[in-house]
Amino acid sequence: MARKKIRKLLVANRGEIALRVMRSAREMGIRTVAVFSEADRSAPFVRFADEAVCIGPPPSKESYLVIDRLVQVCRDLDVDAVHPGYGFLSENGEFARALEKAGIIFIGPSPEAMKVMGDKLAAKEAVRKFDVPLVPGTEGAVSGVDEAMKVAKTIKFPILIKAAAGGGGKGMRVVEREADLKEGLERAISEARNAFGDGSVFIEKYVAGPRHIEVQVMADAHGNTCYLFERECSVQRRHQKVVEEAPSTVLTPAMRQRMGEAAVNVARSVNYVGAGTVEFLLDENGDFYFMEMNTRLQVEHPVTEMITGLDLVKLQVRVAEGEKLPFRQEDLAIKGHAIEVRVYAEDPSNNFLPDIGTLTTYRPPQGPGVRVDDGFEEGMTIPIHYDPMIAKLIVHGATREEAIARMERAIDDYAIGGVETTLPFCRFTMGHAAFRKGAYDTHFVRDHFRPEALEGSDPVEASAAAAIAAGLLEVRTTPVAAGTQNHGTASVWKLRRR
Ligand code: MV4
Repeated sequence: MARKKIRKLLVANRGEIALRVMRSAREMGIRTVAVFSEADRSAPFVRFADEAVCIGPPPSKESYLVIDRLVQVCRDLDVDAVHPGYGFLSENGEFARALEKAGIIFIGPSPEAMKVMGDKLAAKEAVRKFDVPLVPGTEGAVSGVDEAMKVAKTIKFPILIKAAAGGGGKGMRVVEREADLKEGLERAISEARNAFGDGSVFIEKYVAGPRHIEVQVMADAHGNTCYLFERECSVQRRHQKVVEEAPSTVLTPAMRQRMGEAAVNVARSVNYVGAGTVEFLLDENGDFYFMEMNTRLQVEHPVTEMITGLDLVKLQVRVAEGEKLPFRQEDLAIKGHAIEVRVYAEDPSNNFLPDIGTLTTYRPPQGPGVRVDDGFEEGMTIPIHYDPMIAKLIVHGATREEAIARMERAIDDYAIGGVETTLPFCRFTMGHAAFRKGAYDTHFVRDHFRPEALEGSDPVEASAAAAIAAGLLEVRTTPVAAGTQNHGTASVWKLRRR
């Protein structure tokens, strides 16, 4: 493995993750280059960078996803390495290869490892010889109804049909009984063909009410691979994670070790280098099964940083330079408890409808154990072209109880006006008995959340209402037009409070 010091890093991403990556680079004495679309010209990540280049109009396909343009910027500015963040080109083997050809380091695994893990069937095939538990099911793609029926009868209904080219919840179909298998299979194949251009599907036993537990791994190019423990991400909505925590409340030390070692084996099966995440499903019996591996730094990586005290971006940079991991497995330990909530510009009382607009008020919480990774500031408009995530709010505490109390305090202290956000939903989750007990699975939102639960729960409005009742605050009586309430006008109280 060639060793090469990285002096200049281009971040092929935007928003909070671009800023987060550049902060670590700056601390390492590495010069930073931002690339941005016309929609992001005034974003904090652009200002933070040592150099910044506009790479095109707002749509990602014409800017953040244009490989040739990015490689050209690297050449023009004499860039040594590229960090892809998450989303966009982060798991694109073609991008990694184009950089490699230009003599530029891609901060991530090899294009080959990305390719195998990007194909769910190839991934299962790769890990099969590496002592990794898999859900019972077909070994490869299903050839037809006869084979499907034979397998389904062996593993027993309900079964799940998954598209090989799917992932992250896309291209899945549950079949409850024998009579529905033929039609279910035909539909799954045709949907997969339409959605991914590849009709390959496979069958697994359907695990009901699983928990989503993922293990962070870190590997260097010298054969050292460690697990940095797990993150529990079961609070999701339509495969979008909303709350993540580490460690999981349900793993015993023995299970944690078994899952961690299985994750390391997954990484070894593709000679993985860099930071990666191995997703498992955990069933009610405490059995776990490999689902997929994400070959990027994940959105929720900060919870792992909080409980390990490590900086994952710095580690990524070091191993990309060819250095050895600065620790062995036995040096790692979990310290305290961390929780992250994702703050999306979505209205949880209105079916999580995206609520774009301008951040008329934006004051993130502060204080002990609170970290906010965001990419916006007050007065900015949330661009419609990208993911509607405003920020990640992360807290760390000595215990889970302290972390929850800290998260409640931080959410109550977060002032966002001008758009509706998922914060009230996150506050609801923190207060819910099932969450507090740690007794939740991937059906938490479906089983426990009703939008009515949020009514009157906005802490900012509630305290403003209390102030009004106490005669401390004047109420403006101008009527607010119906339908405009989500866009600034509803925030009159919020604005007045601060
Ligand atoms: C499953 C499953 C039940 N049984 N596989 C969804 C995303 C992808 N990573 C795997 N997924 C699932 N695979 C079997 N055999 C249930 C899910 C699943 C899920 C997994 C993790 C987190 C949330 C989920 C929500 C619905 C379904």
